[in-house]
Amino acid sequence: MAETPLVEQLVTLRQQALAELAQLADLNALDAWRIRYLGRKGALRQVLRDLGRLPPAQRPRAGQVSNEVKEALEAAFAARVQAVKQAQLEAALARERLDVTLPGYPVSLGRLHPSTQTLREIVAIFADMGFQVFESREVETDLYNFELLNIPPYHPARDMWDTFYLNERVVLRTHTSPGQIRAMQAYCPHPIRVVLPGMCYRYEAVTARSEIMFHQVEGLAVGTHVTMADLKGVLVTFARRMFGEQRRVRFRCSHFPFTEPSVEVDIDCLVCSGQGCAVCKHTGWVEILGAGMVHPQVLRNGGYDPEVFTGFAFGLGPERIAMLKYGIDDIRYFFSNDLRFLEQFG
Ligand code: 2NL
Repeated sequence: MAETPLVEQLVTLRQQALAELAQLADLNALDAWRIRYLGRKGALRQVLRDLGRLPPAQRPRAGQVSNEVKEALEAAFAARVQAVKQAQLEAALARERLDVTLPGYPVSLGRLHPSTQTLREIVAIFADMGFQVFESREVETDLYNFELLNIPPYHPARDMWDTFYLNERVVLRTHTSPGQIRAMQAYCPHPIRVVLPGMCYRYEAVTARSEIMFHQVEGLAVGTHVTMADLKGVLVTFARRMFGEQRRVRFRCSHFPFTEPSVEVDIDCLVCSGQGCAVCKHTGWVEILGAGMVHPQVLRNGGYDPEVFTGFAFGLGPERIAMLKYGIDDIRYFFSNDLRFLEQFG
């Protein structure tokens, strides 16, 4: 049976629209195609406008074909949009190709500075023995940094510390001891057992053994029955916890203005175990700290009556301790911020 002209028109429209659609690879062009063929003023609607004028006998066939054409165009359109989007996605993926099997960038982890690690290790050992941590200011007065520690103006002991003066009266602390005076004044008349960690400053030439800044950990115990035997017990315990339970410990007479009597504490050399080497300068011993019984005048300056109270004190340098423990031969490594050094710790 021959088709009516309108049906043939629909079939031609379908062929033409599908052929055009197959050429399109761009979403804007596809949208223009949709408006041109399927839009409210599109080609399909133009043809259907004539449907009402057909003889009634021809209308069902024409209606059926027009529905088929409309559905075919809509389905083809949807498929084409889908295909173009997929092609665009694949092109983007090809452009931004990632090799997920490549190794990642290493994440560099932070760590504590070796001075801080050693300082904390020292503080933890004394904390185990009942010492509280007391922290104090880095900017001090001449009074606290020197005078109350039995180092009066023009005393020759001041030659031991070349000081950063901020003005005639104010200094960067040259040791943590001024903080110990403050601790005594804060706690007097109660007995105290404190460790005071912190940074100290000295205005002197930087060499392999001396820096203008360095840490100190000082300890102080004041009470009514504190003796030199307590000092020895605490410091031998510290030396063995820090450097090994087999360590031999030696107390040598020394002198500090703020202690009487004063001692320096040595351990048998970690490198040669006392045989003699460059590190111990062939003595078999290395110095780890200084200490003594708190001078009566210093006790008085802290508020304690030296007829009733006695005390011991000690001071040590975390950088020096770390140098001995890890065989570091130059103190300047600690504050030169060279990662090749710092990354070896922790
Ligand atoms: C060293 C020696 C020392 C002290 C620090 C001290 C503090 C007060 C009273 C008495 Cl408030 N003494 N501190 C005592 C002896 C030695 O340090 O060579 N440190 C690195």
